[in-house]
Amino acid sequence: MMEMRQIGQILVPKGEQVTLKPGGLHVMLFDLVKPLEVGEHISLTLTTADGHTLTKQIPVKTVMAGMKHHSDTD
Ligand SMILES: [Cu+2]
Repeated sequence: MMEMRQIGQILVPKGEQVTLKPGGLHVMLFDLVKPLEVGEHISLTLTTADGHTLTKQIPVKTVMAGMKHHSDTD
């Protein structure tokens, strides 16, 4: 079983890039106002520390079952 640890921010070294993907660094959505449906797209906005925003249309896909999430308070 894969374990995940919640972090508050993703650091991107200057001049480098970071890839978000299942099994690696990723964004988790909590307290959704409605269920996500596979096949639809949602709008996701990421905000950088210097105030820039990046909005992407993200396809909803199925994910691996059995992932366990750990926060720092567990
Ligand atoms: Cu996660």
